[in-house]
Amino acid sequence: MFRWMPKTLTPSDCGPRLVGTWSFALAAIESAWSTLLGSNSSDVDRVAGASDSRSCLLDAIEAACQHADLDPGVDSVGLGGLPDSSGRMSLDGAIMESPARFAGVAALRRHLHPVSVARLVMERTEHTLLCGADADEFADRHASVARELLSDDARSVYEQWEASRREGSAGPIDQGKDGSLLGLRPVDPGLGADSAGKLFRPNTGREGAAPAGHDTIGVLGRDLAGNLAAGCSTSGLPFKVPGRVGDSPIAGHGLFVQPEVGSATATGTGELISGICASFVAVETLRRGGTLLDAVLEVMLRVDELGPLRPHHQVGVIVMDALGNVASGAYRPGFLIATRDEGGGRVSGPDLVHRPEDDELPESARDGLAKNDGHETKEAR
Ligand code: SD4
Repeated sequence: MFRWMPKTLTPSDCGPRLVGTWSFALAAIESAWSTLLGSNSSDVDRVAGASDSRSCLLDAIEAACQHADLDPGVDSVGLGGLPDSSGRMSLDGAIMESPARFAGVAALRRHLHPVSVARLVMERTEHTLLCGADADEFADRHASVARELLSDDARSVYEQWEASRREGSAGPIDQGKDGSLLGLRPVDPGLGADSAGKLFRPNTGREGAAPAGHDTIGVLGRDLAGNLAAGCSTSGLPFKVPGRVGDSPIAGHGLFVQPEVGSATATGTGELISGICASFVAVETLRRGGTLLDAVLEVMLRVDELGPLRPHHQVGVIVMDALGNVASGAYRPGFLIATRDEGGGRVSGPDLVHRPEDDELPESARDGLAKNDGHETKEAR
């Protein structure tokens, strides 16, 4: 069963555009908008070459992800993120322009901006993926500033979780085979809710609002010259087994870009997204002549093939074509996307919710979703 939302997608040139996963991405892409426009300056003195424009597009993607990294109110990315089961933070991220030009970093423990470190890897090495302590040391060598990543708030959530685990009363939380906490699925309370930015820690203590889950910011960008790029940054699965890496730093999994075809970014349960190479599948569907909605649906059908999902599972995907048209979808309710283009900034529900009947949302999320879903828009400024 799936349900199409009533939205017409007529291919047309959409101009410059940034889109991001979850409502908290709106502030991030707003902050990067002027950087993107800088890449489209008509200043005759400006080098008109595509490479200059591309570099500004990458600046915008990087700026948006950095903004989310720095926001302590976002509990799934950067400084607001939750640690692994040892109480230590580890961050993953990637940046991509094309199958020939991308890089990711996994399990950074000392550097706050995985997309920035990934960009260094992309621009200063011939490699495409660095991980762990060596990735942090690479960042040190390239003058990236190290810092403490675990916030006081996240430490306190971790201590509560650790105490519950010791008492065997971890609450309405799904326990992994190895004792790790798998968490409830991420639900976006929307910008209108008191708990805005908190996919996993809504402010109420109600069942379904347990401090567990995982998600990410994925950003797709297009400049006026038609260049595409993508980036994503995440603290991954809270209380994950140390060393666990999700989809976000891997090309084809958390993000994919095929110039002149399209781009995609995925969010949700990294293990599911990686298993089906979700972002690659989406863009490849476009490449083979499918529509944007075909691309979204193809991802959801592949998720179906993974077999029965667990309650905490979610997959969200955003797909952009070469003209900047966008479609998005989620396996279950609870996903929102943010858009910034010449028409302003807004948050909207996905075009497709594949399993709308899986609607056991935390009470705390219902109000915000009602305000933001159905393609109502919220101007950022
Ligand atoms: C992960 N998928 O580590 C990531 C987190 C996130 O999309 O939601 N990213 O599983």
